[in-house]
Amino acid sequence: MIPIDDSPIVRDGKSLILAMDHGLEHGPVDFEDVPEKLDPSTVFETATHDAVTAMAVQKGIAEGYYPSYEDDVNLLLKLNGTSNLWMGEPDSAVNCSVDYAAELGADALGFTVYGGSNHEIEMVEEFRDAQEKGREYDLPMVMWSYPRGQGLKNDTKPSTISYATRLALELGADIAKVKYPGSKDAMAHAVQCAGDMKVVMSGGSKTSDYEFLSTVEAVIDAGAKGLAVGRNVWQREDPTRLLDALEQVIYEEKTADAALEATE
Ligand code: FBP
Repeated sequence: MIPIDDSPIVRDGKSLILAMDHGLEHGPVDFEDVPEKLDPSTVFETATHDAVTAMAVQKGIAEGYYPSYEDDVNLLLKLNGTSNLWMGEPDSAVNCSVDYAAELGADALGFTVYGGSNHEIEMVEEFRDAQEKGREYDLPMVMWSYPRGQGLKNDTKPSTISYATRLALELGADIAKVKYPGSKDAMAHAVQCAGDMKVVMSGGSKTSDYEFLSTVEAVIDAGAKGLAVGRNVWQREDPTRLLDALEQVIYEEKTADAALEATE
């Protein structure tokens, strides 16, 4: 890991990335309870909140919507992604080049690597090309480090998540985005395996305000540097209120209880 200026997507050493690539990764099903969020502008509006350090989207959403938000939102361009229609061994198509991401105004890059997949070798080679090209533009690289594939029965067990952060460090990511391994101790070990590289937690499917904030509290206590979250924010009726609370837990290191009380 070479020192890179990650300040465009970091505030006080922490990060809260709002992810909205679900239309590709999961399909319209994720928007069933919040059909208004099918309009990407609504989520870009949410991303103008001070707590949000970047918005992660695919190329088509960046092309169509980012020009209206470039003064208020930092762009994290996700370079690869695959639909839920794909039934093969985990893999992710490279949908955007680093040159084009830079042209679109990206402040950072995102790339999924499925360690353990039968396609790991090709994915890592594609990551290499993107990471090295990103260095030429000084664009920090966030790795969605999601070990999965036919050899992996449980993709959130502690040893797997520790391997995910280590893999990201060794391959040259600046931030690793990993699933929650189930406990603060397990997250602390995953953070330790990452050396000086930042680790952020991936949000997961929507839970209650308290459950989600308590997990974020544990993750911050464990030494992780924030979140890259989608559904737990924009699937809520009032995403701004949750972002107000997340701002307190992530940047001010308040407890979930205190943050909820302060934002009632
Ligand atoms: P969530 O917070 O909604 O889980 O989003 C994080 C994310 O990594 C998205 O960027 C992506 O669309 C999705 O999760 C992929 O999750 P999975 O591959 O586990 O279905």
